[in-house]
Amino acid sequence: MKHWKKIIFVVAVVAGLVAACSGGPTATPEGATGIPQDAAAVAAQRGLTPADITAALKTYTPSGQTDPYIMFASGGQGGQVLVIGVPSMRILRLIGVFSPESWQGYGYGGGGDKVLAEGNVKGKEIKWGDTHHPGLSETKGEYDGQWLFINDKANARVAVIDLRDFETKQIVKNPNAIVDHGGSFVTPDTDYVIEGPQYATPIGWGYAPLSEYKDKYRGVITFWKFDRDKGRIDPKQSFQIELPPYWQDLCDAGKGVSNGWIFCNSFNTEMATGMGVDGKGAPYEAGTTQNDTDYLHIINWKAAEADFKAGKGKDINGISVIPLETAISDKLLYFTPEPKSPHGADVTPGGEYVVVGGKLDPHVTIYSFDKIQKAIAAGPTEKDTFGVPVLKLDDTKEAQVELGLGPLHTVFDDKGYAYTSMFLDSAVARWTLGGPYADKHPEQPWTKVQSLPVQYNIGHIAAAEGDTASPDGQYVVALDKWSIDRFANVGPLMPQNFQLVDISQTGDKMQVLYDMPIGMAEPHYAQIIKADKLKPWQVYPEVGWNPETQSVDPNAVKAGSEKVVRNGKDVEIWMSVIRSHYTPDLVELQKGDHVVWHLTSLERTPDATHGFAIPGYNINLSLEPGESQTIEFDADQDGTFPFYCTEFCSALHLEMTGQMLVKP
Ligand code: RUQ
Ligand code: CUA
Repeated sequence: MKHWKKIIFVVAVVAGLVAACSGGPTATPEGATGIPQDAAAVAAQRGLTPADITAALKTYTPSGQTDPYIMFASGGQGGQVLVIGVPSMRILRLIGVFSPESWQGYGYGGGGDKVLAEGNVKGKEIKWGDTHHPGLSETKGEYDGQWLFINDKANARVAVIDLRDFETKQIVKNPNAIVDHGGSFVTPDTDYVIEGPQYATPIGWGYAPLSEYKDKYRGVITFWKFDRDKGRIDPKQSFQIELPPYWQDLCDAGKGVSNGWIFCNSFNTEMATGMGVDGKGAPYEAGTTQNDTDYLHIINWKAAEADFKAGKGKDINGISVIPLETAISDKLLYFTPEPKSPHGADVTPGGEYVVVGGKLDPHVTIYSFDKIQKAIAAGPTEKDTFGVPVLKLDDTKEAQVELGLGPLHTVFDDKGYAYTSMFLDSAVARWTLGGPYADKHPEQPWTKVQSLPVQYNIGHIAAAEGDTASPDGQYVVALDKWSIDRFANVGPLMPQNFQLVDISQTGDKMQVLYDMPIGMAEPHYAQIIKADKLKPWQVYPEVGWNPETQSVDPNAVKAGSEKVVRNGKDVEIWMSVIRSHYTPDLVELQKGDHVVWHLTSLERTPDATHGFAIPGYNINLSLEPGESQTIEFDADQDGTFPFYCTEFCSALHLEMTGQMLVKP
């Protein structure tokens, strides 16, 4: 259909549906149990209101059409990343990151095992992660669609995902932190991936009793250097800064005018240590919320980088740590008060302001980077307990906007609005930015415009291109923590609810369009990128591709060169894989053999994926077209083991099998 014809058609359908819903005539007769075939009758039968119909038309994505945006959401305590189309809210992919995923052959014998093993903690295999904040790589403050980083709060690790094949390539374990939280966020050109801390512990894993909390416990923020050419974090070029044992929380990198700085909110400046063994202390939730203010951490990372390069850091567990005294004396670190149990620190698109929510404060507080710089230049007159200079709130604050209960995180659009998740209110608050953003919207600057109810208890909020220097507008997604009654009952462990919100109109016209249940774990944050910025491969570039090195593997198998070579107890196998055959299809082993098995998919057809499962040996691979993988194991069980393909790849998929015979 031509474009204009399409528009007329849509308008006609909507007009018809609206008439139907407001009691107009329904056109098509329907059977008692059947689905009516006329749009108006469908709407009538399903009880859809005109608003429902408009919402449906904004999200419905016909078969075969793709989404203009892709959302990368953390998979929470499932340890993965979810890839979701927006506005259809269809799950497109799950990326195994910190947890093995058998269906994608991640952690079951193939290349992913190595990546997962990098995440071992002091030699101990950790089989899960608590992914919080995905961070897309940026060039000049814009998502560039090349890399995705994500942190594991539970074990203080950061992973690197290559967006050419959407696979995890690296996990780095923070050598000096037990847990983390305020990561991963990138600096505007992805020089560094930031991993902020959370619960303070002695730096470098040492033991110290809680009575020595103030002296021995510390926060540590990590600047992981990202090497784009290698596609890896380079721990040798990375550094850390020692911080007071407040609980640093969310961080964001400055950009534009504030490039070179980062900002982290914090809580527990009370340094509460809980009720203790005698139960006489204040419980954590009370102890950490006594103060009226905590500290926004203002960190000059470019100056810190210069200190690191000048060798001013101390080596602790193989990474350079800039001591707190140096951070103070070299003017790397400043504080300014932030009201009542702060959470979230979000930098505006141009870098002019930092927005901080207060979990127990009805306002968001907006800090001006310009004022912060002036206050620093004027020379701060106050210090915290550790000697960190404290800038007065009145000197750094640009505005406070009263939004309601439980403001947490803030994202931005192209119309000079900010959107804050209201945890206690279960709402998305839209409010106006001032300064250079003031003439983009019709309202007064720094005022609330709308509070849109969502269901329920929203944590993070994500906006289209929201963390870039030029957000798109159109959509935000509310990442609701609770769903209660929004979906059919599936037992007491309920899904999370992602609610898609249309923010394309100015004023108080935000509208919830769609509820998307997330029936696995609790995603925390998400980022939404324009789909056309992603350029993933459909098939690996060449046959024999090793996804770890992103090049052809020296052990790649060509058709006709398949073989089995025995050398004493060492057996090496070169196997090719193509619809619908493994060559060779018989492998004979002796119990006790050490086996190195190379497999190469010769496929060039998109989506012609083969699996490779060996029963009883905990092995399952996913071989995407062109992919080469190597597995290594001891044949420690004798018997007959039919190996087979786990992806339904062709009419003769069930015949895609072979035998591994292990003689006793
Ligand atoms: S947190 S609900 Cu891990 Cu990002 Cu704020
Ligand atoms: Cu190959 Cu099924």
